[in-house]
Amino acid sequence: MSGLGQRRPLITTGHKLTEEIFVTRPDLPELVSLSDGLEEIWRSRFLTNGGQFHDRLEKVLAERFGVDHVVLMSSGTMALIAALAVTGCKGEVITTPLTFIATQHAVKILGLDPVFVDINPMTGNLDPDRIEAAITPKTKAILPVHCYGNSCEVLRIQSIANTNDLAVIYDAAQAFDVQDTGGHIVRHGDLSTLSFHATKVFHTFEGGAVVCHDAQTREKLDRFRNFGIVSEAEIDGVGLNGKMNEFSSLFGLTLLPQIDQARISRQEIDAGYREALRSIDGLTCLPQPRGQRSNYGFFPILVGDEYGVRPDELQKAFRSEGIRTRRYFFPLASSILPYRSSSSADPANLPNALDFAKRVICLPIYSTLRSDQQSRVVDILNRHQAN
Ligand code: T4K
Repeated sequence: MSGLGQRRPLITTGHKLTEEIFVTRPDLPELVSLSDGLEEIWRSRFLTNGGQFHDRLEKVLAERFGVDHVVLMSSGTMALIAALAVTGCKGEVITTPLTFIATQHAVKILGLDPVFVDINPMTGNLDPDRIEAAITPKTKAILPVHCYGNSCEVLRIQSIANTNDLAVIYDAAQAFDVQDTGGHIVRHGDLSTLSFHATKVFHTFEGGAVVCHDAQTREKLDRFRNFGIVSEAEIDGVGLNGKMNEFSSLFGLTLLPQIDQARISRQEIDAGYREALRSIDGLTCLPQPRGQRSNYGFFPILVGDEYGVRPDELQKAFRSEGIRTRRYFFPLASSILPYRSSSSADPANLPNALDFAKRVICLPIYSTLRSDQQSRVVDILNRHQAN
């Protein structure tokens, strides 16, 4: 396979375990680059409930995305819960079955009902053509997911929402830094939520954020993430502990400057896989969305019948050679116990998502994946193809 030879230097950790290849690995700044900030935290003894690094990270991210407000949270799941809670909606929320289960859990834990709508098999995202048929008088919001960081059809979704007076909350957990022709995609919808979990392209160990566009919503989010507290003597509603602490905020600020370079490394890996897959029958990857600047956080492939080996067998083959792929997102959320009894979870309603989930495997992609490691992955794909 060409193009993979000398791309990145070998990392000499001298530790055998590093030869195990994971589906992702977190980027880390130099340890020493955290020390001034850590000293500052120690000096101030302000560890959480806001603080200088927390406020700075919110500001830097809002500038980066070109949005009015970024409200940091303790996780992407908490960001989803807070976003849904502050819209105040009660009833049904239209969403996709092809996502990490946190999307549905956030809906359910607030007493809302997730209604599953099938995906477009070319993108893995909610199919706008099928949304209107799922709208009932109880529908209050649409919760699409930019799956694998690929942008949803935002204009069509917004138009459906406007016609039917629905809120749109994007689960953009996987879409940090993804841009369309107008800017960062987190600007779309009423709210967008992000995850800064260690497995994400930008992370704060654990963390997340909600993007919103007006001061009133921001105030509601500020209160929600701090128990509903308005002031020492006033609590005006239900809230949780959803705050990001000062260490995570400092970490995020320190990591941020290296994120663009890391994206370029992942882009090269993405290109290498695309080139290699061209000569393997039965394996396909998702087309690159037109006009999108991707973050290359995932590399899903679909294993077709012509490949001759089932995705679970292929995953086992990878595992036996120390490569830990993941089948994001199998099983579908709609087939999981708390959700499978809903009528929208009927497999007949979700043929595209079922087929996609049955075939998908995500290959390793992260900025420190060496070219020889990527070649090992491709070699296994070639070797296991049935003749
Ligand atoms: N919405 C969507 C669409 C999401 O994708 C997610 C999270 C959320 C909402 C919720 O956001 P958070 O509340 O999590 O912020 C992972 C992550 O835990 C999860 O954050 C992520 N999506 C999901 C797609 O993947 P697992 O169970 O696959 O993670 P795990 O621990 O198996 O890690 C995968 C690989 O990464 C490991 O094989 C090794 C490597 N790894 C992992 C960690 C945690 C490291 O090298 N270092 C690490 O610290 O769920």
